[in-house]
Amino acid sequence: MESGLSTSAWQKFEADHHLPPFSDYKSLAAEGTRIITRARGHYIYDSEGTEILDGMAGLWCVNVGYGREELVEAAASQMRELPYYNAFFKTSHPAASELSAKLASLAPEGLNHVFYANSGSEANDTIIRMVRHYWALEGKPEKRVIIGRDYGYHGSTILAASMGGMVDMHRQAAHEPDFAHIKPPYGFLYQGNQSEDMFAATAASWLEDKIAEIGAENIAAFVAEPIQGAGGVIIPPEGYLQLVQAICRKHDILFIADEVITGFGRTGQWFASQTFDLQPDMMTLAKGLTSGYIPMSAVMVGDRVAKGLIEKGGEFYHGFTYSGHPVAAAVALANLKIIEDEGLIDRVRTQTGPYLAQAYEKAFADHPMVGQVRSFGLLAAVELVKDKTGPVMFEDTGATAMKVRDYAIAEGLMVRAVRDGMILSPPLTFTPSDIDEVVAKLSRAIDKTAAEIGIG
Ligand code: PXG
Repeated sequence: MESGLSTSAWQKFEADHHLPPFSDYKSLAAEGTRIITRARGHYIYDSEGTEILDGMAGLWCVNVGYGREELVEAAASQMRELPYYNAFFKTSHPAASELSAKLASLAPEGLNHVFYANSGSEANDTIIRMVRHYWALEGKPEKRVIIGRDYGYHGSTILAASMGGMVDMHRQAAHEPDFAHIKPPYGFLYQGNQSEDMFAATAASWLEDKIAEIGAENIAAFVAEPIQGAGGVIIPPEGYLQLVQAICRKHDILFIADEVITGFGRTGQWFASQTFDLQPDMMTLAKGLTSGYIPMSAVMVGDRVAKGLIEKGGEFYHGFTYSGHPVAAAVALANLKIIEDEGLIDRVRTQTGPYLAQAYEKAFADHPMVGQVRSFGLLAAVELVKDKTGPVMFEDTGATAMKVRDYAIAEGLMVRAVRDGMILSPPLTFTPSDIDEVVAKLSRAIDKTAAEIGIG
């Protein structure tokens, strides 16, 4: 869109009229907003012409990179043919039908039905509604509690935020009753000197303890991001996810995998549930479903729940005007075709994932300000610490990572800061040379910060 306005004009509109998500409006207005005007491939460009390598794939979503004409074309031709129709009253359309069959073919065994929404939050709200409806149909309406994990992120509607474990969100009136949380399998904080196996068992026992406290007869479901994204790329110890899944089965609690970030190739399989050999009862999808080109989310519903809903019948009083929107569905189909045709998932598993792991380890593991480096597929985190021995964390949590982030952007690299972790989640089209560029820019940003605060 060429409006011809200047950076300062847009910044004034921002300060005067726009309340963007997750922002401190006072400090943002003082600092000024960066205006992103266009994007191509792996780079975004701001209104001053600055070129920035996008190490976050937008917000963990632009899996196929920017500038994909196939997606533009899919949207335009669907808009010409059928820009909108709903699926509320015994109608549907080819795009939603074909996408449903396609998703069922890609998803783990036993997840054969799809319910559509427009964001990850709405998809998780849908799951909460659907599991409670399911248990009511099964004659167990008291099974209502959903167990999530601290630092879990499942979205920002009141129910999705309640399901998540972000205390700042809970404090702002987003913690409904009937939600509980356990500690996550966050080795950097909680493993101590336990072996990986032992830590997996310890972290799984936190779920057993919580179930004992609440009573399985009151619990509808346990929800987990296979790798926690917004919580700081928390990668569980090997075996943990199998253990928690088994605990859910033992207590007849539904197991939900929120794959909003891990879905569509990021861990080197279509879904992390396949990477970790899980058979969730339900799966949340969004982001990479359309590579963020247009909003769409989906709930994959497993056979147990689908059979219950279908056989017992009775209306499910839930849905959105744009559930299964034809344009979004057409874009999703074209996006999945790109991922398939270009072999992006194999590339993550066999080439860029291992390359990223090695490059990060080599560049950052020995740095005096780095306490841990971890990655899985194309997800990575570098934990910054005040002192490696210990490690000793910074007292003012987040301040150092924010400095690194600002230096990184000045170097031409977009990364995310979570507490004092530097997070990477790039497009799946990234090449080894893009990863080299990330490492070079992030190294300079970490070095400059360390020099500024006198570490090393
Ligand atoms: N589940 C997961 C695992 C997510 O990462 C959502 C659900 C909610 O999706 P919507 O589309 O409602 O935003 C997400 C979203 C961050 C950040 O700061 C992460 C997300 C959203 C906004 C910011 O890293 N993830």
